[in-house]
Amino acid sequence: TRIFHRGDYRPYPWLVDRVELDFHLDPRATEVTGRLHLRRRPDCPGEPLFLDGKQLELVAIRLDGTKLPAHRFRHDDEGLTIPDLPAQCVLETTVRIDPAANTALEGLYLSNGTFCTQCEAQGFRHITFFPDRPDVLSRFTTRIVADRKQWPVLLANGNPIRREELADGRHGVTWEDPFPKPCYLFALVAGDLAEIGDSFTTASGREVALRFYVEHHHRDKVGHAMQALKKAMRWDEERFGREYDLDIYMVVAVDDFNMGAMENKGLNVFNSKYVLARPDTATDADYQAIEEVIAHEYFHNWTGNRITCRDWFQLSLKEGLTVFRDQEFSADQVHRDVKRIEDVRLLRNSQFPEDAGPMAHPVQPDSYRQINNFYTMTVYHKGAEVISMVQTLLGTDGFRRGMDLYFTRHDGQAVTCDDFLACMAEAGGRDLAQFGRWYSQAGTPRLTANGRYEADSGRFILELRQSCPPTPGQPQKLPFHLPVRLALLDRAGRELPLRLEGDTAAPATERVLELREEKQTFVFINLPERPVLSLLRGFSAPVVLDCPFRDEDLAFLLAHDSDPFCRWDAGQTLATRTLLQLTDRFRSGDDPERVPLPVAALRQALLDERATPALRAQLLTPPGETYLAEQVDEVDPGAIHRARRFYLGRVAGALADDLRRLYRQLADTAPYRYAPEEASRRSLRNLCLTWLLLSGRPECQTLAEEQYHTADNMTDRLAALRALVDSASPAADALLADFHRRYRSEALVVDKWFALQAAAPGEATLERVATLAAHPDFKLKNPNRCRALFGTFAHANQAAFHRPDGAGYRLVAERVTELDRLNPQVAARLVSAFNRWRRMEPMRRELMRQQLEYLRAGCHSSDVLEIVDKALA
Ligand code: BAL
Ligand code: ZN
Repeated sequence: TRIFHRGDYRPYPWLVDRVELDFHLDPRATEVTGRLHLRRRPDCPGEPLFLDGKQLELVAIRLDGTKLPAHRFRHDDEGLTIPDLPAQCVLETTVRIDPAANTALEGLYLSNGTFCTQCEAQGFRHITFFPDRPDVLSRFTTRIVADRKQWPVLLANGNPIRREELADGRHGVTWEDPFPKPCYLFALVAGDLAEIGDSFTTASGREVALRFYVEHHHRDKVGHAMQALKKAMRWDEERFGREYDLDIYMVVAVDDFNMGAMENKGLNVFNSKYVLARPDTATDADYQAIEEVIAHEYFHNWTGNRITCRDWFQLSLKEGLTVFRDQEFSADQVHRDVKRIEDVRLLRNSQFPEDAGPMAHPVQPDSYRQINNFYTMTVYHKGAEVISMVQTLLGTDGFRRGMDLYFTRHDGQAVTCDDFLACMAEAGGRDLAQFGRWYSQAGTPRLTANGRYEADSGRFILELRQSCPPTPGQPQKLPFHLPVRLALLDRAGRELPLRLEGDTAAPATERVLELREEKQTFVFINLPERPVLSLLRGFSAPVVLDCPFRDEDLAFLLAHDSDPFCRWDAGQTLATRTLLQLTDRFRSGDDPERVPLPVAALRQALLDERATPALRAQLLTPPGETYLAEQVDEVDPGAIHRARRFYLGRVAGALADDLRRLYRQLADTAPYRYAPEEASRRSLRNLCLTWLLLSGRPECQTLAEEQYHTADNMTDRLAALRALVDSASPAADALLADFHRRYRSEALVVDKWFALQAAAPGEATLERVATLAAHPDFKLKNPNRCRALFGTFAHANQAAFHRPDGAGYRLVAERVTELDRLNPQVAARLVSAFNRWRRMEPMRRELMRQQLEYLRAGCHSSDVLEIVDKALA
């Protein structure tokens, strides 16, 4: 297949000022007529017109109203080529498509009988002939005709301008979007859906109608998403001065969706997972995720839609920036410190391994075979970290000025990451040329810090070094421009005044050092005693920190650091050291009992009344198995799993009395309500319950059973069930059956039921997953269900997936092959579970390699092949 390169960008030779679309909807044979008002760019004479189009049956083609004879155009697998066109013309094509057969879920498809679309990145070419690239902006008018009874609600982007009652029980609605947009932002929905309405008055006093569309039985699950939308709209006005620009904002929830949601102009289409919530069906984490994703898609209206990407290599222009914006928004809604920790956990667990593996790519990738494979943690989340560093370097005010300039200068354009950075540099008065390497160099930099205290001179000498490992295609890296936020603490945990040698300004107690060379030394003066270094506060740069902290310094930081991230990170480092020692013992068969556990430090954190319960839960939770796997040279997932279980069991055992007391103290009799303080309390209480069960005390199981039966909400019920399943309680099976009986009609809860079982520790999980795949509720074609069972098994159950007999690999590889024919995007995500095969111990490495070879021979989609080929390269 073809490889696309960033350097090959050429402007499109034509302008498509307007496009009129006409849909006659039918599940098996939808007819789409597209009328393109074309104008040749004056600087591109003579170039033929090429329109993308895939799997389209061409029914008719007319140029300026006259049928175009066959010899005037060429139609192949990729699209339509028409030479010799006048400089200005109207081209009209009619095509027939089969939405019911569309299992890839890109373009126009059906979800539970509702027609819906997904066009990003390149779905529009499955709907009609068009230049399917983000830098071609057009004004869209969309007429939809369908049977009135089956599809009473007909939606597209913009404002409705005409309704028609037609013969044979059909009706039609025409929508007009006044804003020019690329076709990836096109959307159409037709269904029998409930409408839930509200309104929002913008800062300038305009009234915006807000409308959610869901299946009728979900109409009581929209309230939270609606409130989240209103909060996001207000927040963007206050924080960034951005108002909504149309009179209607619509959100549709569908069950079958490849991504989380999609920011189509004025008509977001959402995975129902990120809309629907009721206390008895959604957990606190779901509520929080809904708020985040609703905000994310809303924020795209400015960062993505009003200003879009020139080409798909610039994807992070909108995604990194919008993730940054939704993270800031969420931090303002929940506990900022815990939100930061959650974001860093995600980055370390998922983005760092990506950056260290065969799919490593810069935030602005150099090439791709299938763009769908580049909706990655790197583009999204490392991209957001890059934006966050810009804010750190420019300060909040400078950053806001940069955003204002970006919006003013580029509104209505399709631009590049360089354009964004140029606005930031200009408005912030900073040279960001070197900083640009964060966009062009892949890999996670390593920051090595060494501090030395000189008692006689009262100086603390901090040496910082940076390096970045080679990544595919990039053997050597240049130094990054790296903001390092830090403080020095005294023995009571107080921040000391920071005066650098030669400094004249009044000393602050926290500052941002800028590391730009491979090695730099910073000398702090006037320090009467040896300080403790609080480094990389707030995780000021997405790097691996390598600092030879003594264990007692880590325990001190865990107890006292005034920066919650550094507190947490000290605990993570301490736990990691212990867990790696334990892993060695389990691998070599040595006695794990001799490894000392940081019980005292953890007890102090658990009982620290000054910290929020949610922060305490974070301080206690050790790094996950995938993170630990990244810390060793040769991975034995079984040993890592046993080490982590041993650690949790022993620590929990030592803390059992405290855990039991806290569990009781944190109880609450008021009815469930989603609110940050409440969610915070529940997170610690459920950690206590989970740990009590891990401590192996049988009497604790009744606590969990009681909680399961009496809970008035999904958070507590699911936590109790998970604790029982994870600790292999004899009560688990009966409660799993009960759970399924209660919630069988709630698809999102059934997903939880599948995921919970796929994540269960133990070798028997593989057989259970194989059995569940034959369950009547299992649907391979539904991405959520598929991810719940196989995604969880392959990505979140290291011990079971990496079973030493290779059965986990075979199970997943077979499903990838099957899925490849149905939905390549979902298949490609699943196959990436094999990416880290080279790091495995020799036996598993060979078993994984065999499955990759088998997949390479048996798979067809460019999505899967790109991942497999890179893994094997
Ligand atoms: N643009 C694809 C979905 C999202 O990132 O919002
Ligand atoms: Zn996005």
